[in-house]
Amino acid sequence: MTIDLDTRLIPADTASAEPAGLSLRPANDPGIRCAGANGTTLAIDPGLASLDPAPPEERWFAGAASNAPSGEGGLYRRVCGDVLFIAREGPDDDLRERTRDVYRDLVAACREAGYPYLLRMWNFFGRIHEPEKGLERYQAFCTGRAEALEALEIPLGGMPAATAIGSDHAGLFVHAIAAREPGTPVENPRQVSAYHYPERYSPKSPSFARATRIETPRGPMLLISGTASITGHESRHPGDIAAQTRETLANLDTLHAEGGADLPGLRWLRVYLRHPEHRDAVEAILREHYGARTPPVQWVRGDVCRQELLIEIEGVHA
Ligand code: 3EB
Repeated sequence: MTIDLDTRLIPADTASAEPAGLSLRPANDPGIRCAGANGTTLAIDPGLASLDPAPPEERWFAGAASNAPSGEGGLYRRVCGDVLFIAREGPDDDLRERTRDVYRDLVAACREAGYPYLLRMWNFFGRIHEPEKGLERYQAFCTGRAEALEALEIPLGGMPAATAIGSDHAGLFVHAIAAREPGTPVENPRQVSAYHYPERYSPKSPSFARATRIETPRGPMLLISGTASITGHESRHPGDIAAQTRETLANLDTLHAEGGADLPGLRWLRVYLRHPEHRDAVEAILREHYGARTPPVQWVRGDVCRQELLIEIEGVHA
């Protein structure tokens, strides 16, 4: 069994007639829209500031569409063959409760549509380091997410790959790719699984896998979670952007190896930087590391969940 899913980073202003199922472009006009020919693409601008004046667009393609996106109750859905693209925008006050509700509604909609397996999820919200009811807001988010997934009886071995980043915009944006059959979660031997982090990071640990492997009709694909300068469960190289970038790349290489020797190279990366002025230094390290194989990159400003972490990178092997 395969899952027909593909993705590309398309340079700005490139005409592409291909119907995408989901598109993400940081264009500083936050919201979820139905775009493309016949409104068939879920177009997401999750409130992240781009570091490029004309950022490339991340597109996800899947099999033939069986419905147009609908946005009832703030929940946008688009069924495309083997996958369901689903996205939700809502308020991000009372983040623990909001997250719990969003996850409950989102998973219920996936199950109802016949796509119960979460392959990949993205979470963006404002003021990630601010306190809320005795927790840091990232911890409130983790707690609400874990409460929902526990209540939905999704086991730790069935966690999706994920990203959770603080944006400069108010509002909770959650989007996901779900399937009719499960992917294979991949963990990183250099890191403790996030769902086993000690309690000091959050009363309920972050619910995500380090990566998800799927088999597509074109070969294997690895969806890599947001990855940072963490080994074991501890942040490494506080304050040192160059060393954090190299540690993050070592984690990405390890996930590539763990995912299987048959995986192709990187299709694209997205880099989240706490400080935009670090871009040139990080770009030079990426070039040095990947050389001629440096993939296209989408650069955005974002707050990584721990204050001392300056960079997070996610990507796709396909
Ligand atoms: C980490 O490895 C860094 O809470 O969904 C990366 C990816 C991180 C996803 C999440 C958090 C999440 O713990 C932070």
